[in-house]
Amino acid sequence: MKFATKAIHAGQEPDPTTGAVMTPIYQTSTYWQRSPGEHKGFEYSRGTNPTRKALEACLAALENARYGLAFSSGMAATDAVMKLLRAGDEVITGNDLYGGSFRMFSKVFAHYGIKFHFIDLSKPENISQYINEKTRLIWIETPTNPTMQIVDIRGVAAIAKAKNILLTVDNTFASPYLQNPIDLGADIVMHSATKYLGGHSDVVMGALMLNDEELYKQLWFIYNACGATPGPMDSFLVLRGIKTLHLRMKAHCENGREIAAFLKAHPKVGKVYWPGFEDHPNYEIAKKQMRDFGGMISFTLKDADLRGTFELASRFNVFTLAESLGGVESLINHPVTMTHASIPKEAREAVGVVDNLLRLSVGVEDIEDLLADLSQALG
Ligand code: P1T
Repeated sequence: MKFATKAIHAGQEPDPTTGAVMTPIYQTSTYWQRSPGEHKGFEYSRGTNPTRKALEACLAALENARYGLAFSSGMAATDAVMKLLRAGDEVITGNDLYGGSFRMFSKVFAHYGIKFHFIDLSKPENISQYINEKTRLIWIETPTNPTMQIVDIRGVAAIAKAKNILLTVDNTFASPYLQNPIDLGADIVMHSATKYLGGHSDVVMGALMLNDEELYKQLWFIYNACGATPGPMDSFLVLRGIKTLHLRMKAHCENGREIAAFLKAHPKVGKVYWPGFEDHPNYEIAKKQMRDFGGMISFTLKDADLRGTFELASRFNVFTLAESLGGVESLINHPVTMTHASIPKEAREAVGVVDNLLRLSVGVEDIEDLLADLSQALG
């Protein structure tokens, strides 16, 4: 099946008891057993729920994976992958990551004896010097949050495979519409489904998609044993959101392209970070591994300090100043004080996360209104 058809139908059949076309919200914590162990495949909703099961099949289909697992947040999905590791293991990851991922790695799992290397992943060969016999996992984001670095998934996967190291790709910024890391050699794809998959800023959820059965069993064990699984209402909302993923992503990309060009030409704007620019350091890789360039754009303001940046960020009428991304509505975010506040100043400034950096999640409103709003705010 092609992407749009999978987005609308994968994992979903008319409800067997009523014929309902939309998968019902099975709002139940538990299921009847005729005698102990004799049931219809569902025992207790922490482990299995029919609404969530339909969603997980759909999520797997979107990433061309055999298995999908839904979690109660993107961080819960990340947490489950980290729980595959043991004290003494080492992880190689990027130097530009969502602030919450950095916080979990450095302030939670580092205390359990796991060592993290936060490195420049713009060239896959940079990884080799950090690999040793303890390296168990490579964790990449591409495009990265918030500076839109592009990591060559195929290149990193080749190195990981040769050394028998697991590769997880956080595909939140691209969404499965723009990029499918498993097809490029990744073992696990992670999503904050809160973002493009949900698409309407009304639900927090995470997801893992993968092919290997043994790995799936290990992750399912963690999912059920630790219990960070989403409820049926949230599962329904994401299942519903996904039905328009392809339509929304097209509009995000179209609006993103126009806004990136507008910002690049604006006299008050300094750097603009967007992978669709031909002078982006990894443009050729972005073009190869992504189908389009998305609606996430970051930019710096010329001649603005923290106060000036705050003032500008508060001046928007259509863009909403808020954390998160990937919804139909346009958002503006100040990474240093919002999404990336937990990253030490030196580490974030080294990759360009500076006081006058702003990040846009370009929504699907009319482009003329978005450009007019940016114009009036920039002055
Ligand atoms: O918020 P949650 O669903 O738990 O997902 C965490 C997460 C993981 N990975 C990436 C790349 C992310 O961007 C996020 C969440 N990010 C934001 C809330 C944000 O505004 O950047």
